[in-house]
Amino acid sequence: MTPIEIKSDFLSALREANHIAILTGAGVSAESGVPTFRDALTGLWAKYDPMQLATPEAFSRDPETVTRWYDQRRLNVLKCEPNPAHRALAQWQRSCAAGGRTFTLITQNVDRLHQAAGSTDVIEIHGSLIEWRCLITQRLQECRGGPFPQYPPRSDAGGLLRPNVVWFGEALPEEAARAAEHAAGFCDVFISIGTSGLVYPAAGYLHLAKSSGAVTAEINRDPTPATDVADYSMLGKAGEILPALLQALG
Ligand code: BV8
Repeated sequence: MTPIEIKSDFLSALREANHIAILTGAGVSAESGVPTFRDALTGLWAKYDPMQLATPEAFSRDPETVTRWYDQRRLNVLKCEPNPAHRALAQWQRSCAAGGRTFTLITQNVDRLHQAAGSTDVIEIHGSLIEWRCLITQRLQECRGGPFPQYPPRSDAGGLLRPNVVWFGEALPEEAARAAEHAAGFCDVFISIGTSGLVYPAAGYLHLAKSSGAVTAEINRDPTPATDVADYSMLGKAGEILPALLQALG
């Protein structure tokens, strides 16, 4: 593991912060074995473009293919465990709470691994793979079992079931979007972790935090459009950098 350099003035900003906001993306779950969004088409799905599958139009046109893709992802996620990045964020939230400071975790991920690691009040701005919604009753059901008996799956009411995720062209859940924007606009430090920074409005939260006077940072394996905007950039694996950051914070 390459030595991780964490700037002392960034550590000071974190120690003085009363409100910390975190945005996570698929890179935080990569070390748990969850393919990142743009890699999520390995193997069977190599011939599809995720941008074409994660849309209401694709679901209307071909509900069988779309629900098979999502259910394959759901079944994989159910086998995955939180990694050191998830655990470090859950630990950080607990220590902030103990010190009377707020720690808001906003995630684009739909795998519920933050919650499995012990994070609470997670703002899921893109929904969850584990919940599926009946198009007739709009009722949500948690799906933690094996493959659906048929594709597209149907609820007991006979309605088509769709994953409770936000597709491209769909609005974010209102309450989640409002909470995420509030956290980004009022935090002292904003850290974007494991996201390509390509999808909006999530990718705009770092800019909102910066324009609201927050110290901003990015932790990512590769450079992104946010890298030159953030005050601090740490390139590397979230599962290595986050535990080191927590250790440096003491
Ligand atoms: C909306 C759920 C409006 C489904 C996803 C400006 C403003 C508002 C909207 C837009 C806008 N411009 C364009 C839009 C439209 C669109 C959009 O952003 N398009 C992009 C492509 C240009 N946005 C929308 O449609 C949004 N809706 O705006 O609605 C509206 C309003 C009213 C009424 C109607 C409509 C909805 C967007 C949500 C789409 N759903 N996910 C699913 O999962 O299938 S988004 C999808 O991409 C992912 O789920 C994820 O949430 C998102 C971003 O992906 P990442 O998480 O960043 O993953 P990625 O693979 O890209 O990158 C991983 C990164 O991790 C890499 O950088 C890699 O280097 C790094 N990494 C890898 N391993 C590690 C690591 N880092 C650290 N450690 C490691 N080990």
